[in-house]
Amino acid sequence: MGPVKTVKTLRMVNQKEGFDCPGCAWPDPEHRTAFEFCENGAKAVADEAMQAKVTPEFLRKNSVQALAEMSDYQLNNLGRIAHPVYLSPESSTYETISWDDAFNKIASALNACSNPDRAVFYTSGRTSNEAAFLYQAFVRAFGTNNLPDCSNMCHESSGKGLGQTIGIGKGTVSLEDFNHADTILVIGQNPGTNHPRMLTALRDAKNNGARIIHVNPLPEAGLSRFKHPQDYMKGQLKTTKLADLHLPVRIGGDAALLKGLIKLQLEANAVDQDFIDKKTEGFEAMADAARSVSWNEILRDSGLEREDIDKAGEMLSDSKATIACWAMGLTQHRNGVAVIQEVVNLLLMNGHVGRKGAGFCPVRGHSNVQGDRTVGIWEAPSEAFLDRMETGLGFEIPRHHGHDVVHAIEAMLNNEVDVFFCMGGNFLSATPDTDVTAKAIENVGLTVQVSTKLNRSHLVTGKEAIILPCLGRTERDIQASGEQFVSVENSMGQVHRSQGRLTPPSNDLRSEPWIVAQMAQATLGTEHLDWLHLASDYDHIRALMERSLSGFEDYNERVRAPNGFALPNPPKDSQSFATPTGLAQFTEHPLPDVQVSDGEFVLMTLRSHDQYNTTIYGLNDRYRGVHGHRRVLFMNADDMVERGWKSRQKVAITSHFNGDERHSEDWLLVPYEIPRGNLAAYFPEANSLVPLHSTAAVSNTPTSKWIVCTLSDGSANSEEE
Ligand SMILES: Nc1nc2c(c(=O)[nH]1)N[C@H]1C(S)=C(S)[C@@H](COP(=O)(O)OP(=O)(O)OC[C@H]3O[C@@H](n4cnc5c(=O)[nH]c(N)nc54)[C@H](O)[C@@H]3O)O[C@H]1N2
Ligand SMILES: Nc1nc2c(c(=O)[nH]1)N[C@H]1C(S)=C(S)[C@@H](COP(=O)(O)OP(=O)(O)OC[C@H]3O[C@@H](n4cnc5c(=O)[nH]c(N)nc54)[C@H](O)[C@@H]3O)O[C@H]1N2
Ligand SMILES: [Mo]
Repeated sequence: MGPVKTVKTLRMVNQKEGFDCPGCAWPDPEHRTAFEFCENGAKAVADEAMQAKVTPEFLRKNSVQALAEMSDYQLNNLGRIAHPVYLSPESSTYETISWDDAFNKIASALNACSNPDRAVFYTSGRTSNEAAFLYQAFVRAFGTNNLPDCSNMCHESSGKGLGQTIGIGKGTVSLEDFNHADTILVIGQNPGTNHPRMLTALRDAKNNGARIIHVNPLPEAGLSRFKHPQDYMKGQLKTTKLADLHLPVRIGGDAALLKGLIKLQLEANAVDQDFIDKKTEGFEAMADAARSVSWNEILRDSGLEREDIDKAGEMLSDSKATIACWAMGLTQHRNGVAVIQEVVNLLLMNGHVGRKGAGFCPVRGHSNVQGDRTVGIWEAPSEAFLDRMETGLGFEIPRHHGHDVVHAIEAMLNNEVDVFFCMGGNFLSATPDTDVTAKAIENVGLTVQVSTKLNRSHLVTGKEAIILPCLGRTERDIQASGEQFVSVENSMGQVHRSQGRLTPPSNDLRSEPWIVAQMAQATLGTEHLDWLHLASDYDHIRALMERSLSGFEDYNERVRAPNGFALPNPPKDSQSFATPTGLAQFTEHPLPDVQVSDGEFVLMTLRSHDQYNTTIYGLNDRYRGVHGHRRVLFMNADDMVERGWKSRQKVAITSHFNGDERHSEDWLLVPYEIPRGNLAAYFPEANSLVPLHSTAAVSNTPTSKWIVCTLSDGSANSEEE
């Protein structure tokens, strides 16, 4: 961006008059400093602020085939997409297309579908509330609930786990609660890389006397050593150890650990009987289920020492206010929903919800993934939600549920999809089973991507493909009525405005709401809504949201408050639980089977410090000591020695699921502090190993952290070839 623009831009991140950081969904403190962003937020902003270099001329000169040979890192570095382009069935290059022609092509493909359910509309979690709301209104007016989104691969297990037990599929803490917590459990999450601003909240909590328990197969750096950027400025250079206790659980061993912690709380009589009697049901059955699990099973499955579990148990039993934070380390497992419900059991038994300094904190990924769901990006909406939406929109909407991500891929494989429209994201690389998904996408008639940067989903397409380039979060958005702002919801249910101030890198970019409105107008005309009028002034969209969503009363007014407003959250606000009985639910779950055969390993796929999901900023993972490579496989040194393998040796990975095998070569071994029998590799490189049908019960989330595999010596293989 250049130094002056960089400083100007970064000073607008997460400020009241500025734009919401596109990095993650962690909330902003009420009293903000001039620099309210982190290293990785700065990377996300700088990445978006690149010049537009992917011009129609560039695309004419570089065939899709030639682009496909580039790495994800190279593709991203090509810069912003400058103009709408079209790939015809006969052509090997994208050609310029006008916005009007693009919308006409999309409208005729949609109107040619023999049934609206033959169109699928994906969303990635950066989309603003206004764009997402208008988009789902169009999709439902068109006649389907086929609204899969990245959440299906992300926190769906949290939504389901919490919804069934506490009556709301969201967290129940605010940032302020961190200042009043006694104990904070950080389980299955790597905040140092993925939510760096959360470390500030943890540091402050610690300064206020909180103790932190970190449950993770890896000793993630942010929690074991932490230097706050602002402490650098104050000259306080010592590193803080944020976590008081690290429990190096085996992959998938959390369910066993949580049973142990529940047993210890029962033994210590650390239960809030009054809360249990008045506000919950199912406690005795849950307690019996925990008692019936033996310590042998707990130690075997968790891979932990009894002494360490006892220490954690004591910290929890003594705690007057406990917060549990988690992310993908819990959700992307076969028992993702159940294990989150064990976290609920653990906190609920001592009344740690709706109390100052206590509650549930699923830490969301994409900056507006939570808001998108709130405003209707939901393939399986509840009847109550649909009733309200129908009244607000004023037309009949379909009631039968649509496809989530995995079902959408299955439908494409079965030739049941004619049009696949993606509002952002990188569907091909983010989804499991890359080779299978590629085949599925190639079955589709027309694929459309609304995007900022080139990615692999532009190179593996339907028979025809269109790319519609859009404005980013950081950019000025001017519509007929003047300059617009949008709104987003952070991980803690606070809704606030976001306004880009940068000049867009090309005159041919359009806002997401404008794109939706034009597509809707071209497809449906004005029979349902006056789409173009709505997009001419986003206040019109927000007025429609006021009528169609609960909790959005006076939206236009309240969203303009400097810090926005908090959506209603009954468990947090008043310890009320909107379950069928009005009581919070304790649940019973058998221990999952986490044994694998001799010679088999369990692989988890995770993020490096230099990527944002499928966008690769660089080839280093500084905190884990990796430089210049991404095809690395982290392995326990003893497991390597046992096989006579050395550091940086090449191996091939084969994953096994229901008798099928998937194979991937050329992985560099890196000895690492990881439990024996466990492996780790980066997403998205390892996605070809994740079986499409290996998903979590209830949430259908791909099990990206539980891939059973075997390894073979890669060099031997290449000699055979
Ligand atoms: N810079 C940056 N920020 C991001 C993102 C990014 O790619 N880059 N992505 C955003 C998105 S969409 C999301 S969802 C979040 C993701 O944030 P995280 O969930 O923190 O991301 P992952 O890298 O998937 O890390 C999962 C963590 O869980 C641990 N883990 C894996 N399996 C298990 C297990 O069985 N038990 C336990 N206890 N731990 C386990 C891993 O060791 C790792 O530390 O980050 C968001 N923020
Ligand atoms: N194996 C494995 N797979 C995983 C995961 C894992 O941990 N392991 N994590 C899963 C998770 S948690 C998630 S959330 C998904 C992520 O899935 P997605 O959300 O689909 O993927 P992203 O990589 O975040 O999408 C990046 C693309 O979004 C586009 N983009 C960026 N900004 C904007 C914008 O403002 N507007 C529009 N329209 N487009 C924009 C750019 O073109 C960019 O290439 O991946 C999932 N897949
Ligand atoms: Mo995510």
